[in-house]
Amino acid sequence: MSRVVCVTGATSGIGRATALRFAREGWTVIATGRRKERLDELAKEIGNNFLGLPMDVRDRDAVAAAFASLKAPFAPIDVLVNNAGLALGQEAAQNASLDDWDTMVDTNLKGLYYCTRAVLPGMVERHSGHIINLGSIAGVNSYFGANVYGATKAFVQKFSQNLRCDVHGSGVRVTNVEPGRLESEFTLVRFKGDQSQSDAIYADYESLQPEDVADIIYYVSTVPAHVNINRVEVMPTCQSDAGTICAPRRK
Ligand code: NDP
Ligand code: 8X3
Repeated sequence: MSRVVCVTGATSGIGRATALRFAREGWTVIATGRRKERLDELAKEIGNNFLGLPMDVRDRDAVAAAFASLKAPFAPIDVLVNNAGLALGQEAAQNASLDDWDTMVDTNLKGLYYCTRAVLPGMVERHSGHIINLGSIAGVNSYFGANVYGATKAFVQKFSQNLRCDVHGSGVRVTNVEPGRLESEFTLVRFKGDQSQSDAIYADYESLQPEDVADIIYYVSTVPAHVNINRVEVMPTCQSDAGTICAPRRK
């Protein structure tokens, strides 16, 4: 029987690439996100063994109801990829918007634990399953304007480590994947639709692509069951820490 992966935030970027990667390998895919039309497009692209499950991860009851509604062949979930997330703004803390901070906490932190809590009891009971979280180098390194975004990703890293302790002995695996600069809609969202500001971030430098991280997510989920990859930190070659993007430039 085909194994089941659920990818949150699969309407764009890393999540979309991850859904496509697992589908290509013959997995049954559940894809979530708020933009239903993007899930419908993915359904056309993937075809069979696909379920689009629209949800806003900030809505605790909606998340619980969506996961509770799943039936075979879309349940039980073998791998949950907690990818939905965002940065909003890059102001110094003294100027930042409290609404932006609340949205990041509600999405990156609470949304991630709502989804985790919905699938974890079943995984522990079955002695099998894998939670793969999307952290960031921003959860480890510091840079100007990362304030709450970086702190939410530090939460994701600590939560991942603590989950390992809680599920100790159950056979359930937990991994935190921590990418550096990656080209997606991430900066367009961060800069609230300002395309030129977003383009400037990616100009001249060869960033990671969503498919690079999708490959890593697929790899960590397919190592033998006795192997748990705890953390993966990955940056583009031209980046050496969060604040340092350097040569080589694109030709
Ligand atoms: P994108 O903006 O391309 O994708 C973000 C995804 O998250 C979208 O599918 C979006 O779907 C979903 N999402 C956002 N808010 C919600 C919500 N409230 N409810 C449900 N889904 C939501 O960004 P990336 O692919 O780059 O980012 C994916 C993850 O990787 C994030 O957690 C990000 O923090 C992390 N990351 C990104 C890096 C980068 O440089 N790009 C580097 C390191 C980590 P929709 O809008 O349809 O709801
Ligand atoms: C996204 C990477 O460096 O823009 O998490 O914060 S960074």
